[in-house]
Amino acid sequence: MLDQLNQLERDALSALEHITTGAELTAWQARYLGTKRTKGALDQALSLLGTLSKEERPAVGKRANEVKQSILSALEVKAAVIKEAEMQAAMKSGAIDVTLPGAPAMRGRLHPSTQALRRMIRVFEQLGFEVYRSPDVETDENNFELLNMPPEHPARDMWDTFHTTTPGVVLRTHTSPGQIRVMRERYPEPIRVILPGMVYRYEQVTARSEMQFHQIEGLAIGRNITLADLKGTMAEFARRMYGSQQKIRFRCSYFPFTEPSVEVDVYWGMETERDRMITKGTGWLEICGAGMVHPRVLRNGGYDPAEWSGFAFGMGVERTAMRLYGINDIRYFWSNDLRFLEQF
Ligand code: FA5
Repeated sequence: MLDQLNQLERDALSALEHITTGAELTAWQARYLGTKRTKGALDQALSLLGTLSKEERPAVGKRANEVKQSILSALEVKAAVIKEAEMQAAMKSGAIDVTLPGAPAMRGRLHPSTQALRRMIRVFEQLGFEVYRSPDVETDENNFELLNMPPEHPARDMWDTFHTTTPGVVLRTHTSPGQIRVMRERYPEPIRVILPGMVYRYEQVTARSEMQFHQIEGLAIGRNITLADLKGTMAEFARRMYGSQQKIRFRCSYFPFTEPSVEVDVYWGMETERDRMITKGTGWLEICGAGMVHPRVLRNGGYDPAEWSGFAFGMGVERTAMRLYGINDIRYFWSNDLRFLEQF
């Protein structure tokens, strides 16, 4: 029996030496070590162990294990050699086609707010407005005081403010403080700028109101600017943005920094309960506050109201986008729901 095992080892190892392919190796493995379903030569030899005497069995069993280990380790070495050789051959024969196009990478896209913002900016640029940047973190002075709202002025309550730990410094509640910055920088030039950016309000979040959103401020200062210019600009903006079918309206309003003041609404409709909520039961969605720049604000910017006049507006970007894309809840913008974002 020991001789038989030794012979089996010799045969297996010498047969292994001549093997050069994976298929040959599989056949060799089946022959000597067996498969899941069939027995190999070693198993057959081991099955004879039971026929041996008690004295012979330990030595033969030990030798049988040694033979198995020696065959297995030789197999491992050979398998590695064949794998490497086959890979080299595949590379040589061009099995990897380096000219095939790669797997496409997932592409990001612009957030719907950014898309709307850029579209709106383009329209205003066509109307002759230039983009002016002003900071998100503002002084109380620019955000309120120089816009005709001294400390304790009741109109400050129109904007629930995020204060910073630095006294007198706030997150801007609207883009209007940028008006002061442009005027002070550009005086005595006429002005026609827009100031796009994020604004922040400590406000109840609802289907129509968020606590952070974009606005586009507009400011036009000249010698003869009238309310008709403001109205024409708003109407032309709406026509270019939504098409001539879109109904808009101007409503009298109040802002401390404009006189007279108006608000601009776009027609939304009122068929569902949600329409009623979004439009506060009117069927119209407010997108913009505006008016003629208050003489005191002109003066704070360095422009003499006896010689200069101007209009200003502050347009909500997400509100404008809601109408444009038919989004009936402003909370979608920042909820990071891919089902929403991927539609844009
Ligand atoms: C203002 O912020 C003024 N600064 C606008 C202005 C500028 C008036 C220049 C006169 C001259 P108001 O708070 O109404 O006004 O906001 C302007 C627009 O921002 C609104 O018409 C609306 O479109 C949008 N808006 C206001 N509050 C929210 C909110 N919580 N969530 C989303 N959009 C809002």
